Amino acid sequence: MADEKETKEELAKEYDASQIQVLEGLEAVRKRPGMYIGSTSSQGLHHLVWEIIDNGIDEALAGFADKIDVVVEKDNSITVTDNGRGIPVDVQKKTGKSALETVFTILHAGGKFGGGGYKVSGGLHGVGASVVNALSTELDVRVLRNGEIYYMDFARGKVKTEMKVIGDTDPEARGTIVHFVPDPDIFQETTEYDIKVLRTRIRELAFLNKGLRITLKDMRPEKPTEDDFLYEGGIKHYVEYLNAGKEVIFPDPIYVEGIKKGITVEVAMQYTEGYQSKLLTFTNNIHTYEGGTHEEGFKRALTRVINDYAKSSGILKDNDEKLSGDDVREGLTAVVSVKHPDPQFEGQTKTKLGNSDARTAVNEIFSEHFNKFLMENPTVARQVVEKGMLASRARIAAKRAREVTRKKSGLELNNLPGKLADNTSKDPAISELFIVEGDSAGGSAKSGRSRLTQAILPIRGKILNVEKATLDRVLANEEIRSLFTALGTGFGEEFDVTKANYHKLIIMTDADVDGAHIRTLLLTLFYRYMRPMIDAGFVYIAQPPLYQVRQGKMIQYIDSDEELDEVLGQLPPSPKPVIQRYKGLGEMDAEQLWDTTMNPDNRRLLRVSAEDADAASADFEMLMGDKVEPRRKFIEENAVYVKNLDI
Ligand code: TTJ
Repeated sequence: MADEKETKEELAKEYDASQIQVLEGLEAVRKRPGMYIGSTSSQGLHHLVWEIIDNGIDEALAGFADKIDVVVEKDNSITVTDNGRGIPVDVQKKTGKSALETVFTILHAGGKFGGGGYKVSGGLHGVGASVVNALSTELDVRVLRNGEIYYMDFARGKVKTEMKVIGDTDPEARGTIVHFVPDPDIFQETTEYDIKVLRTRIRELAFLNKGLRITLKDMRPEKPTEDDFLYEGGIKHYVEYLNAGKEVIFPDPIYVEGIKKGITVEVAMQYTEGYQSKLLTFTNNIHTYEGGTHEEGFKRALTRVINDYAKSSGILKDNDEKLSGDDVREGLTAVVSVKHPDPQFEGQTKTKLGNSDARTAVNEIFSEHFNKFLMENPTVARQVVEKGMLASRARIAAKRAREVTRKKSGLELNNLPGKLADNTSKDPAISELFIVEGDSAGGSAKSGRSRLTQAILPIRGKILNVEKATLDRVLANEEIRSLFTALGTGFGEEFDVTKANYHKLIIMTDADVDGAHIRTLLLTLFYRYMRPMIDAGFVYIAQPPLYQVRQGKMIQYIDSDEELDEVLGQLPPSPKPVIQRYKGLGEMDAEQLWDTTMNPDNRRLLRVSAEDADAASADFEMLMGDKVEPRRKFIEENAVYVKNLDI
């Protein structure tokens, strides 16, 4: 039944044509790498690893693999191994190529070989192994299948060694080993892998895929490190991990799993004694930062089920106000993970799920299980409802307080706090607000500043720890009120970053432990109540120096003891240099403060970024939360943490 077309000549022509396509395809990837991996920064570099790991995870989700090993080699190349079926090596008649070659050379050829199962990756992920190949100076792959070891390698996407058998192996042995060297011509910023970034995401992948074991080895340090992640409980353990160090109202997180219309739904949740809520949602292992339908389904179900239970059990009386979504989420830590065969990603960063069937699936599956859980656990159920009612009362009280204070001396523009030394420009784009620790530093800052662009708000002592305070207490706090008033953004639901009077909010605290503590408290406040300011890139940390070295007319400012040694070592022996150590900002006069910390021409500001804020938030909770022991341990282990906060 030979197809007429399938003469040798025709085949050869087709082969040539497909060859040309391949080269053009991968050339396009090298020309515009950003289109395929987001960027060529460190983030893009790490993206290569996610692309390759995704393939192993797909094989695991299909039920054929349960282990993935990731190794960062000494030269910053990466090896990923799985124990799946191995990429098929048979040659397809039509192309004359093996599936293996196709996977690494044809753009968008994902793991859909042999049908069945689906690729879970979506969004930027899952663009495929061929993209990684195109962006690597070298990529070699070994497949263990049929008792043989198949080998093939490539250079910048082009076949270097055709597929061949290089040895045999135990017929039971199966798997795929991919090794690649990122191309420094593409990743010009850096080709160095950050083990922390790899570890965090790999841990997350292990949480999201229960029973899958993922190991991570870093061969670069003198003493290589190894992590081994395996969570039989999946996202239930994720919630435990997120709540580590916090007091919880029931010990075992609730875990729900189900499938509806081909959509797999998992939800894990647990209430803490705190007031903040943390809800992480994922679709096909991708963190959907912007939420979407699965998140909506969960929130609706949670609010409805708790209200229904509260009413039918008589805890909520007929004339009590219904609990709002915010009320029932106070203190909640939850992870929602769905696996969807055809996810539609929307939103600014394509991290918002759009499929409405996911809303229904999550809503129905979660409602049913959660309702049953409340029925079977009346003590916990009562605690959950009462927690929500407390939140509801605090919310209503806060609203009243806000209405009253707004009338009196509310958070209004024309009612600036007395301590604020405002700048003269009304243009937010050039206006900076320095939040300064202590009245004496505040005084120096006021006289030293550039009046046109720089406003000074001194704060005294430790500000309120918002991690441990209810909304009404936060709102009643003098320091916090003056900050919001000066900022002009409004508060809570009314917060509007476009109304900010300053596009730089600069924290200026001492370079000592107390200063670090105050900085952490302020960052916690911003993270919880001014998050859009962080997202907009408006929050900064000033860096006052530790020493001043003077020799004759030469003045130099120094940040660390090491730098001091270095500078002193390089100075000529006479005249004798004069070293001043600043114990605090208050010791600097106005001119020094301007020169070292405030002058835009030579100051160094650290910008607080959203991703870092997210990571730092976990640390804040550790530092600010209820439990003392983990905090002590954390501080011991991270004595220099705040100085090194990656911002
Ligand atoms: C597809 O269906 C037939 C049997 O083989 C299936 C497959 O593609 N398996 C597979 C691919 N397992 N592992 C991979 C793989 C693993 C890594 C680490 C990297 C890549 C590109 C693929």
